Amino acid sequence: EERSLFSSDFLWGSASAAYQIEGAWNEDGKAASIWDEFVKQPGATYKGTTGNIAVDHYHRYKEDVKLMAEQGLKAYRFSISWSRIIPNGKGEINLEGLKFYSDLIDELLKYGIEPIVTLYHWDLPYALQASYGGWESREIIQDFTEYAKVLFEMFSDRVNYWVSLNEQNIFIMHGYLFATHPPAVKDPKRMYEANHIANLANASVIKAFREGGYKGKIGPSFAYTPSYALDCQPENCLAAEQHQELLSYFWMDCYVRGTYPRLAMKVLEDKGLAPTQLPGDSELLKAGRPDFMGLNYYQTATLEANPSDGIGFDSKMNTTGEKGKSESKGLPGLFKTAVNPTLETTNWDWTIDPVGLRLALRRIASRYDIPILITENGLGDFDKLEEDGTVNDANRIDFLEKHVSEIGKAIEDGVDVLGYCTWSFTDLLSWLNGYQKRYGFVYVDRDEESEKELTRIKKESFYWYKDIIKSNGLSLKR
Ligand code: GCO
Repeated sequence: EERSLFSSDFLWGSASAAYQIEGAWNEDGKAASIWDEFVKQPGATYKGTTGNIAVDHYHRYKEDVKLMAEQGLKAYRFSISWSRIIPNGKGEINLEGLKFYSDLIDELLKYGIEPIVTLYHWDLPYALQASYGGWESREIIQDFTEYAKVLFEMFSDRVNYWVSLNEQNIFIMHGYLFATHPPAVKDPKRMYEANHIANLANASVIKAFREGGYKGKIGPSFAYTPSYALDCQPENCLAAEQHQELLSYFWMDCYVRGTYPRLAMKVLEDKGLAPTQLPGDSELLKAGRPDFMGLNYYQTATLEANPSDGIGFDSKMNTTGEKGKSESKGLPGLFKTAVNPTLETTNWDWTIDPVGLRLALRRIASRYDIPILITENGLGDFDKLEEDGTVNDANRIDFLEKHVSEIGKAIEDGVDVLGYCTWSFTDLLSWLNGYQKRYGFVYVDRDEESEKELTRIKKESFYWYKDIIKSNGLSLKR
């Protein structure tokens, strides 16, 4: 009899984030987050789309959880909106906000679905931005820790998996360097300062989790884009390594080892960008070692040498969904991104690279020797609802099938993988691409032009994943 590569308690899951699905942005005592304010600015998001209603999960969570149960999901990753729990970011607790998430957790447990709770998925209470500049102030370390402790106290009887910060590298770079996320700053010095404070806040929350003696596991989710050299020219190989140091190990080393990688820090020091480190910082970072690395994997990057002068990163964001307007990222003197001639790309120009997932898992396991929870992976696409009411997302099935198969190989390689959450369960709001970029197993009948019924429709991929879960991966074709 064929044996599965996946353990019997492997967490076959799917994921979402509060702002991208909930809606009800000002209901039941919730105050505004930085995203609620940001989307009001003309031109900030695709066609001015907002998450005010999103896919109305706040009112339809029972229907959504029922669909998860029908699919057989073992785990569901969602995020808690800080400004529902503590509307002003610090101070008074909003019981109605707590009740919503408590009910959601109970609903999941009713069907045997393991909740994986993200503490922070980018929707900072606006009050903290307005009063002290959010992630740029060390005050946030304590406020984030107090908020997390409320959640640990309330939910750790029922929650075994916690994600501390989601994609710190993304919200910090987009918020303080590319100016595409709030607070829309373009300043590398401020970026590295804010990032250091976010590292401390992350460590502080993990430390509080340990000190509180809560059961369960906690770790950050990192958006890891492994690097390749464009070719075997030594200069390009060096560029790929420098990219890896500055854009990946720079974060992951801090999480796991509690130190910044020496070579990346030297680059920042030379450019006058190194963050201010105070006495005690290093001890705090070391006290925040996670139980697992959360991995959000979408694509790989290909690099070549970038001999030109200059100090800053450069990025052109693709927010239009049109092909050929992709992101170009570089650090003059070190590296710039190149097109990988061996890989196809999505409609948003992200490389499609299943082997890259195995590589990502191996690199993390090899450098850090830590279990890995894949907290996101998926394909953003223009899905089409057919006249007969079906959605044939064959591209997504192909994408996910190949990625799951590479996870199996990584497990055979010896990597400790706790679980796999696809992004996403239902279609949801893409921060910068509106509702046209769909990721879900469940289609939500909604677009920018009209407020439709927000009807849920199971895509073909819904049934594909159902089989994968049921067979514990044995129904994989490759
Ligand atoms: C998008 C992105 C997001 C992210 C997720 C990161 O299109 O907006 O893909 O959906 O993947 O929020 O954690």
